[in-house]
Amino acid sequence: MRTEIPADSPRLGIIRRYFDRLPVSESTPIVTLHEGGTPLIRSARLSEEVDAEVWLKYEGLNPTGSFKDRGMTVAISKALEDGSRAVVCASTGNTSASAAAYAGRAGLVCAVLIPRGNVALGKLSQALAHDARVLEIDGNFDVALNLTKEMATAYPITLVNSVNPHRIEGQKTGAFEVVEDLGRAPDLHVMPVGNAGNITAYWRGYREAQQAGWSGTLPKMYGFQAAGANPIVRGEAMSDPRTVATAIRIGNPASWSGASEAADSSGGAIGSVRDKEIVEAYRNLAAEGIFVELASAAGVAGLRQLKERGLVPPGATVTCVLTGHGLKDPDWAIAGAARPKLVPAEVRPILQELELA
Ligand code: AN7
Repeated sequence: MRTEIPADSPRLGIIRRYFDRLPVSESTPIVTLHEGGTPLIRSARLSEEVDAEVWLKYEGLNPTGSFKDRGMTVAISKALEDGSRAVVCASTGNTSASAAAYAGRAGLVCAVLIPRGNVALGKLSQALAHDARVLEIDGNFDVALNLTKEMATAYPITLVNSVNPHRIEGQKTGAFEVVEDLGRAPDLHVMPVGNAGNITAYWRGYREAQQAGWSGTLPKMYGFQAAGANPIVRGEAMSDPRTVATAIRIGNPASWSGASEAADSSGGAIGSVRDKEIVEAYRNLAAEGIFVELASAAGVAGLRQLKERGLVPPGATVTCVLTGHGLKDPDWAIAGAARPKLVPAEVRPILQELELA
């Protein structure tokens, strides 16, 4: 029987796998749920539609169902190493689900501030199941984030939002994996943008991959906000952001400058997509067997917009990050579908109903 996972296995978790490229040492207690190693899936449908090679980085297959786990394994490991006993985060849902799970594993108290009424059911159920101290704030995500910053400044509590630099460090490993799977960086990299930590992280990851000689090229970075929550596109913070994609309902992104830097220095851009386009992309992905949450579909909706604007060169290699799993938001999946019809427990009426007989 094998007793050790091979050192290069994607199943090791991102800290062991990329130990030399992360802010950890032999004395860091590694808190992991074996995150990372998510599949890069070719979309035949999107490839044909935009006349390119489109690859989907399915981050919904991380342990808590979103990309946040890559950053959280590093942030929680470092919090433990630094002697912290409690962590806090503001969240539109996924950060809190991930923080609750990893803090639970580390034996740390996890406090979570969520915007009132705007967190998807699956995400809330995770934070509660992992026994986080969940508080609903009478305000949006941006208000909640400011409160957590104040708490972490004044009290011995570690902030694990992406303003914590360890989060960005962990999340950059998504780019490493894309480069490993493709054998080089893609030509275009497309993803949703909320608080803008992840686009900052991917850009850092691609640049480090280039410096390491894993890829001779860098991708153009394209980030997409929802049209009702697009402060970076407008060039000013919004006090009342609105979108059906609650994960990216953010009016004043903490990593704003990181997103601008990624877009500007790569020759890409930050754009926005309408809710209607997000929902359409969500349905198309589901039809292809890939269940994501609404926010994750913003990147795919953005890719369509890039195609319309003539920004996708024929045959280009494109990656889209699908940031979270569709099961995070079961209410939304059900709301858009017909209810199952009640039929007698007999084969004939079932076949008739299915129009197969
Ligand atoms: C599925 O959980 O901000 O631009 O508090 O859950 O790095 O913020 C989530 C963000 C995209 C945007 N897709 O990423 C939170 C939170 C999904 C997300 C984003 C989020 P960033």
